[in-house]
Amino acid sequence: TFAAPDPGYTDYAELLDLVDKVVADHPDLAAPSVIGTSHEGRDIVAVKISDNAAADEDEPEVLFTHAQHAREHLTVEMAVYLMDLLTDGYGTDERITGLVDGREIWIVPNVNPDGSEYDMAGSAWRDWRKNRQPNAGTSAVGTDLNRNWDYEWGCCGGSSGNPSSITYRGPAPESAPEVRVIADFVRSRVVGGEQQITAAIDFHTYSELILWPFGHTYSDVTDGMTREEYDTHAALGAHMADANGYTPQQSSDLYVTDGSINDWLWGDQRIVNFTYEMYPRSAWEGGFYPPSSVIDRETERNREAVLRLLDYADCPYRIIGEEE
Ligand code: 0X9
Ligand code: CA
Ligand code: CA
Ligand code: ZN
Repeated sequence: TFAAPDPGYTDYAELLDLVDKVVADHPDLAAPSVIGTSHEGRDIVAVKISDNAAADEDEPEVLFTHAQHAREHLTVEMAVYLMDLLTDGYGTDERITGLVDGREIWIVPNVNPDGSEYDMAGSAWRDWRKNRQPNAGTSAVGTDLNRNWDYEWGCCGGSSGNPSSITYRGPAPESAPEVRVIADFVRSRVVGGEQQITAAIDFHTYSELILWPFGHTYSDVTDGMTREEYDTHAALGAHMADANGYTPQQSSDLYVTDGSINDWLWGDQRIVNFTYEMYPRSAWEGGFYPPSSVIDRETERNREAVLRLLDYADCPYRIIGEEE
């Protein structure tokens, strides 16, 4: 009942080629690294974009992650768009030049390459969400990466313990190699006792939302989230939503989740962070599989919103008038 995969979407081999091309065209601005491998052994790549990209400079770092969920292919296109925007815009667009000079931007264009490839490999889209890791004692495959993070994992009814579920949390936090790879990478950005990454966006589809932590509780202020911290997320979320027309809300207002990347990045690493749920707003506009003809419009739509996050990455708290 699903359509044939749309060749206008970037598959994994094409993505690696595009990364190579960005790096070849902009060797001072783009530095790739393989930060680990997926369950099936595919490289998980991070592309760093900054002036003097090969050097670790003392600049606020920002993380963009894409495609934790396999079928959310528009998010890979968002990564491609950002790599192009930030490199091609350097030296021509004053604002982008300033941000690339003043930030170290990490783009992980596909967190779940096994899942993406599986979703695209048949004669029809497979509607796949999880990774492709087998589970003991069952033929049911896969862990929901966005329920496998090590903060209040499985705490609150926001994930499933059943391997057949699309929200299966896995047998233990970070049991999915893809989650472990990203978490280890983020931990590796603690330098001199200080997490260098100040802000992050994890890209998903769909619903046109900007979501902030926590997801495991309906409370806004709670253990690990002060009023000022909550207000910072809410204000920055609203400021970005003003630019792209998405709806800003706390992630639990959508539904409760536990073990999400949002809760871990904030709760464990104190990184101000958001989930973008990209186009479309609804299932009848294409759900997870809008035609590739929307890619340019729907990635460019987030240009200003993403630049706003990069702007505030020097000190996200200044959006509520706080120094720290
Ligand atoms: O359920 C998810 O993981 C995300 N929605 S999706 O349709 N792309 O699967 C929402 C995650 C929002 N984040 C939190 N609730 N923490
Ligand atoms: Ca730099
Ligand atoms: Ca640095
Ligand atoms: Zn998702």
